Amino acid sequence: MKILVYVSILFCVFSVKIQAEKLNYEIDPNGYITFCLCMGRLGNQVEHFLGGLAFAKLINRTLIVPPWRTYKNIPYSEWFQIDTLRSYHRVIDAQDFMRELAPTVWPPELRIGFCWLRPEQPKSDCKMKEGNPFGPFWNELNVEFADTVGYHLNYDEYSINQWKQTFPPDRYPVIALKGAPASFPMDAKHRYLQKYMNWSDVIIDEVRHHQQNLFNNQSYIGIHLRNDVDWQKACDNVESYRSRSYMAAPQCLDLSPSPTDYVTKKLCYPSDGEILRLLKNVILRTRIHHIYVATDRRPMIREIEEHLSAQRVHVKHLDPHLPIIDVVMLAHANYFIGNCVSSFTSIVKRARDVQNLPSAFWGFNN
Ligand code: GFB
Repeated sequence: MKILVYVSILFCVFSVKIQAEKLNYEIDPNGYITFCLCMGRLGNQVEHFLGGLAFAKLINRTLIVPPWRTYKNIPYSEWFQIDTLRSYHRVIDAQDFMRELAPTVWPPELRIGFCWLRPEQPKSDCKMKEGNPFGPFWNELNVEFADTVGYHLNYDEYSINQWKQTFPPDRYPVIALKGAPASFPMDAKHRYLQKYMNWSDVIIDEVRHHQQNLFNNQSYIGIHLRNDVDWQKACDNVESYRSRSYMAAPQCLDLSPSPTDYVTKKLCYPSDGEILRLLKNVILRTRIHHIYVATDRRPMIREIEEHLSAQRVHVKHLDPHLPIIDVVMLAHANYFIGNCVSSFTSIVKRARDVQNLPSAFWGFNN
């Protein structure tokens, strides 16, 4: 008798669990959408991701959350929480979708790749997997495309009806786009979506450990020094472009009262003098003496210590194994100074804005 009771309890527990899992993976009759984050590195990818997330909601399809692309695919949930995205829109992790739903929802013959093409271009121009990172991205998700289609539609609210009429979910259960349905630099109206991108527990734990180790949990100023050679080249002739939207620059130029302001060399590749000047100013104002330096190349530790010796600053730099650790260290600083033109800075700036934390930019009238 006792055994029978145990067995039935076990049965109940398991069936509830199976129900819950089934609920998680309920098929969306409105269909799915996904895309490769195939442009640039982390900062570029996050800007594209936020635009794509907004478009998934606009078109009312579940977003199959793409992995980040480094030299390999990194599941979204390694660095961020999937669950917090759900407060904004329906999402499923790409790995979960491929494992649990693709065999029924997206059988091999319905795996169609979507490319933005000019009307005169043949659909054979749509090469979903040609080159890196396109090929490895889809291969690591085990996706082969049976066919491709070209589209010439925008990603705004005015085009949604056309998207729905041209690509109904019964014939196209998954819209798998070659690139993100988003602009770069990102649309300002989507910046607030950063609030749904919460860091994963693993990343937060590591950052807490560093904050304790480096600063004994005291306040610190985080600075981003984007100064590797690729950046130097990218900033070399920037003034001749007279552009307000060069790379991530709208994140600060949008705040500028003068519509004629454009990206200057000082904004893009600030001199050591400008970095030391602004940093000193912030230290005197905030009275914070711990400094965390995130950089892709030159941390300027000696220069900062010498210039600010009277302020007795402690300068720390980690060169972490994952760039996202630097992003989160900066996002959690008590004050942040970043590079307005860099989309690496832009992740930090948005994450801080949604928490009302103060930030400034090198070479900008903050
Ligand atoms: O993130 P991201 O798209 O920002 O690319 P930008 C810069 C990459 O450089 C980061 C490394 O993803 C990191 O891999 N990096 C930059 C850093 N700053 C740091 C840092 O402080 N700490 C660590 N750990 N790593 C664009 C690129 O970069 O710059 C484009 O996306 C192109 O592909 C352009 O190269 C010139 O917007 O700064």
